[in-house]
Amino acid sequence: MIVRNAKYVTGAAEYKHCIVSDLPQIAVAGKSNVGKSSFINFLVNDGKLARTSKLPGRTRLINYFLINEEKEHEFLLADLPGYGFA
Ligand SMILES: Nc1nc2c(ncn2[C@@H]2O[C@H](COP(=O)(O)OP(=O)(O)O)[C@@H](O)[C@H]2O)c(=O)[nH]1
Ligand SMILES: [Mg+2]
Repeated sequence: MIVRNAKYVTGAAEYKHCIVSDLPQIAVAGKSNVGKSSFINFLVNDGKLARTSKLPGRTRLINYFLINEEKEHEFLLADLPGYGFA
């Protein structure tokens, strides 16, 4: 996967705020604090794009990141809230 650029788009607290788009969407799901946000930062080569935390249950929104905006292989990454704590 080549990541040419990546940017934060929005955070969705409710289903109706989720992004409806023709772009492919890849969601990262998993238990709270297992490294989902760190994994996204690794994928996009940006240590600070997705907020990471030592405390579990910090992400309460579905955070969307647009990868390769206006370039080939444009897609969305969704960082899902973890389960198991909050
Ligand atoms: N040892 C270790 N810690 C990690 C790794 N990935 C993430 N962490 C740490 O685990 C904590 C939770 O990471 P985070 O990405 O916020 O998890 P999320 O809740 O699944 O998004 C943070 O303190 C990270 O620095 C890893 O591969 N190894
Ligand atoms: Mg997270």
